[in-house]
Amino acid sequence: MFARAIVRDVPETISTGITTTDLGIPHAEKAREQHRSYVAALGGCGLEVTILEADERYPDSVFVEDTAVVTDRCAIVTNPGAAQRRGEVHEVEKALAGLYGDIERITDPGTVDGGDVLQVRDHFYVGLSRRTNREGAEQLSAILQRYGFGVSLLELRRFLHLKTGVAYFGGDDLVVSGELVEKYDFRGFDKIVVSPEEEYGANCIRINDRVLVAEGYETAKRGIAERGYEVTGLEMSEFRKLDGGLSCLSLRLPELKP
Ligand code: CIR
Repeated sequence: MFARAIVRDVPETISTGITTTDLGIPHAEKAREQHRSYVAALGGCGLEVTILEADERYPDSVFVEDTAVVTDRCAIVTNPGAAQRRGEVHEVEKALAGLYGDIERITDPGTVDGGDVLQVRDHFYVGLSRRTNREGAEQLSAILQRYGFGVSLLELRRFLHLKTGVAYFGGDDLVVSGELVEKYDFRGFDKIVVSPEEEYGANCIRINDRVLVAEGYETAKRGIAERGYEVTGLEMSEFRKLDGGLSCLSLRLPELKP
C-alpha cells in the first residue's frame, strides 16, 4: 500500500527537456493540464500528494522519480545520469528529509536514475542503462542490502530506463514489453505482455486498488483490466515527447514507521 506521493510542477522550460523522440516540443500549458489530472488521479488512489514548486533551471524536473529511490526503510537520493539533471535532487532531498530519518546518497562517479529501479516485494531490480552506470548500481545495491533488501542488476539494451518497459503490480503480476519480455530475471512472473506497438503503455503504475495507464494504449489497458484491475487512463502526450512515462512523474511512498 502507498500512502503518499511527491510530484513536481511543470516548468515553462519543459519545452527544452531531453528527448530521443521525434514527437515534437512539449507544450507547457498542456503539460500542466495533464499534470493536474495526474495529481488528481493520485489523490483518487488515496495518496497524500506533496507538490514541489517548478524549477525553471531544470526542464526535466517534472520527472521526479529519477531523483530518488524510496522504500519503507530508507530513502536514497540518486545522482542522475544526465549531467544537466543533477541539481534536481536538492529540493527532493529536502522534502524527503522531513519524512525519513535515514537518507542515503549515490555519489560520483556513480550515477543512478530512479527510473531504472524496480521494487518487487523485498527485492530490487536495477537496470544498467545509459543513465545508471555499474558504479552507481553497485553503490545502490550495497545500500539496499544494508537495509535487508535483495538486489539484481540487469543490462538494458534499448530502453532509456528499466521501468520504461516493466511494472510490478503485486502478487506475481508483472507488465512487460520489448527487450524485457524474455528477460531471464523475470521468468517466474505471471506476465502481462504489452505489444511493441504499445510499448509506451507498459510504463503504468499500480497504486493501491487502481492502475494508472497512459490513454491511447487500448490493448495494454485491456490486458491489465482482464487481470481484474480497475484501470484509469491518463493523457500523457506532452510527457511522452520527452520519453517520460507515468511512473516518472512521481515518487510513491509507503506508510513510514514513526
Ligand atoms: C530524461 O531524458 O531524463 C527525461 N526527458 C525523461 C525522464 C523519464 N524518466 C523516467 O523514465 N523515469
